[in-house]
Formats: sequence, C-alpha cells, structure tokens
Amino acid sequence: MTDVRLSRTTDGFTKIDRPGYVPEDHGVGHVHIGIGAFFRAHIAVYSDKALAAEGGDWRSVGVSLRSDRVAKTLNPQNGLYTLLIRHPEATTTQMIGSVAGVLSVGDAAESILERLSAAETKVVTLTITETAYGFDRGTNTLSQDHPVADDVKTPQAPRSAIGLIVEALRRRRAAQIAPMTLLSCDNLPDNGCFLRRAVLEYTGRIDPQLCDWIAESVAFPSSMVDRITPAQTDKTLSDIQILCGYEDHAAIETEPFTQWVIEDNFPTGRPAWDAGGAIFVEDVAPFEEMKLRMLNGAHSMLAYSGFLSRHKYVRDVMQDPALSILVGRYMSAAAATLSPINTVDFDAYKRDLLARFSNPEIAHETYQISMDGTEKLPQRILSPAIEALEAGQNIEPFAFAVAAWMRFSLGVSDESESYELRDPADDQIVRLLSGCKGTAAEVVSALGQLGMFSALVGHSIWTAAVTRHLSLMMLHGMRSATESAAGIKSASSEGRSGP
Ligand code: CS2
Repeated sequence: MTDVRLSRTTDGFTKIDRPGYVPEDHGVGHVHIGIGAFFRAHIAVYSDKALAAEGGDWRSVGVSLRSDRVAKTLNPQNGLYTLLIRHPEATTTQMIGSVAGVLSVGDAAESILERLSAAETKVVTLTITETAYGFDRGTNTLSQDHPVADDVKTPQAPRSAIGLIVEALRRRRAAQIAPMTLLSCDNLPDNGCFLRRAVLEYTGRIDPQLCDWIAESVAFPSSMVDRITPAQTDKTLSDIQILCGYEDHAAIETEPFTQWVIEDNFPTGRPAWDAGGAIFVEDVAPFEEMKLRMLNGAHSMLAYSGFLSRHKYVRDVMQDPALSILVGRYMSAAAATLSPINTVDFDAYKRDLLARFSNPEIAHETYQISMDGTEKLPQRILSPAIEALEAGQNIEPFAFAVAAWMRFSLGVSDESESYELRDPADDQIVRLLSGCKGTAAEVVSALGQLGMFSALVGHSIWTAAVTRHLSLMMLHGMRSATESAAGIKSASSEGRSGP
C-alpha cells in the first residue's frame, strides 16, 4: 500500500488507502499494551503493511491500562480506524485494519491475561510511557505508590503492565507454553534491558523460580520508535468527516515521517514489520541515543521554553526567531555527544528534525510534551549534559534546557497564570520549592536535591550556567531570556519583556 495524495473523487471525498488484505482472515499473534495515539500511528501501521505484504496471524489486540476510552471507540468499529497523515501541503488518509480489538484493565483484566497467556500470542509490545513501568531507574527498585507495588501483594490479580506480563508468563510456564517475546517501544535508553530489569525485580519479589525461568527463556529486544503524533482533537474528527465522508471516533493524525529500529531477537517469530520499513539491527543503542538526545531532548527544551513564551504548538516555536536558533544549537550540541553511526549523517538528521518540527499541519502542543519532566530529562538532557561536561564540550544548550524546566517547575507563567506541572514528582517538586524565597540560586539548589541531578550538582561550571540562565528567565521573562541566549539581544539591558 502506498500513501495517496489528497485527491477528490466524484463523490467529493478523498481517496482512502484501505487495507490490502481482509482483516478477519488473520488471527491475533500480537498484543500491544498501551494503545494510545502513538501505537495507532506507528506500530499498528507497520503491522498493517506486514499483513498486506506477507499475511499471517499477526493482527493485534490492544490493551488500555488507564481507561476504556479507546476500547469504546475502536471496538464498535471492529478495530478499523483512519490515519490522517499531515504533509505540509496536503493531508492523506489511510485505513488501518491490523487491530482486532481492545481490552481495558478496568473491566477485562482476566481477558487480558487469557490473551497474553494464549499460545497464539508470540509478541507483546509496550508503549506505556516512562512512568507506567513502576520501576525506579536510579535505585533499581519498584516504585512505591504505583499499581505495581499493589500487584506484589496480589500477583494473580494484577493491574499494572509488569504485573499482567508476569502473571501471563507464570500461566504459560505452568501450561508449558513457550514465553512470548517482550518488546518495549518507550522512549528510554536500552528499553529492552530496562523492561527485563523491571520484570525480574518484580518476579524476584513474588516467585524466585519463575524469575529464573524468565531470566533464561524470555527475549527482551530493544527498539527505537519515532513518529510525531499529537493527541486527537475535535479537528481530527471533523477533518475525517470532511475528507472521508464518514464518522471515525478512533481516527488519529500524524506526520509523514516514521522510523522503527528493532533489535533482531524474536525467538518465537514476529510480524514482517520490515515490509513496513522497520529496520532490524544487532544493536539499537546508537539509534536510540541519537533519537532521545537530538529529537526528544530538543523537544523537551523547546516545550518548556516555548510554553513559557506563549507558544501553544511546536510549529509556533519554530517560527520564533530566538527559539528556532536555540533548537538548532541544542541539536548540534546533542549530536556532538553521540558515537557515530555509519549509516546516518547527524547534520542531515538535524535538518530533517527541524523540518519535521516546523510542519505547519502538525498541531503538537508544547504543554503535552512538557509533562512527566522528571521521567524524561535524565535520558534526554542530563546524560548528554554530563558527557559534554566531562569532555569539555559546549554545555550551554543543556544548561539552558534544564533552567527552562526549572522555570516551568515554578508552576506560574510570566503573566502570573498558574498551570499544572503534570509530573509524577510534582508533590516533591512543590515541597522542595516551598522554602525558596525566589532567587534563581535557591531554586537551582532546591531542585538540585532531586535524585536525577546527583551526578551534576557537584559541578560548579554546570551550576553556574544553569543559575545564570534561570536568573534571566526569572528576572526578565522567558522571551527575553531566549533572545539573550540566542544572541539576539541582551536580556539584562532590555528589561522585562511583555507578554
Ligand atoms: C515527545 C515524544 O511527548 C514527548 O515527550 O518528545 O512523544 C515525541 O513526539 C516522539 O518520541 C516522536 O517520535
């Protein structure tokens, strides 16, 4: 199947690219945990192409951990939904047939376990966000105040992703069914290894023998996924109606670019995702690092500074003369910390990223990206910052990004409007900041107590750079601070900028 340019047919609607196979003819071999917008714009599309190219029983059942919203919209449509692909000049449409149905933890936990432990299920993928693993990367322990901690007490009636996976593995082992392959697709370094550590830590607490069996027999390949996918809005739904002439409550919009690099380690088989363009490699780490540092790091940096500069969308940030300079510089500094990849030119990758961020048809909210900062900053911004510091490279873009996050953490805009931080550590952030009287140095020192900064707090060059940027942001406003950092004007000489 190929994407089709927006073209009106005689009935006045666009030509829809439909599945190149009969969905019902294919059984389910894949379960995806975390069926949000991203899965529908990415993994499900690769499966759709794999089914069209090579067939097989590789349709997917999606699992929702948080709510039954996706189940309620997709199940009445038999899993079918439309993807709106927002090219800068046109929107194309593609109907996806690879999803067989959706189960939500709320009312279908037992059906989920049956599906996960069924012999037909060969591969389980996850996009559950950094937080939902319930595993603390700093201490290598399960998070408290998380569903995973409750599952340890009632492992046979789990609610968390890790709890569900382990109970399914227990049932498979008891029934002498080979384990399924577990593929994390979250934006985390070594995500396969991370998932393995979380699963083993949890299982070690409830069943040491099962833990040994998992350690020996389950494959946890790593992967790097990429496709910018904003949340569904009313416009997504009304555009579907206009373009296609039907209602589709599960429609999703996304950008044309898509990438998936996967470690080739699937002992129980897998869909022909390579037919959809996925790249199978021995070592995903260099690709993951490039994407986390150049794309996601720049995203987080521009989300905090852009949101506080009153830019609702990433595309608006890219129209801001000062911020667009800073985004480009950030990517270059991030690229300087990477090991070379012989098939990738980082300058070209950067150019493509800048074009993708500027796509005028993608309404990706800075506030959406800014959530869960304490879960995102370590791999996106702090790891390259530490390496740059140690190598004597340029740390300014990283210090600026961290200062922007700290400024955002104050929870009040330059125009004195309050907003929610939407971070799993927001109580701790508020507590740490409660003693501050309002100078940048105090804020840097208070937030520096968060575990994620432990490798940076002792560095005086780092602390001075973050404090300098934050001080300008707090004294003169974010817009002025960005202009100063970009070299467009001096913040201190201009005074506080207007809204
Ligand atoms: C974004 C990502 O919300 C965020 O944190 O940086 O979701 C980003 O859009 C994707 O990783 C792109 O592949």
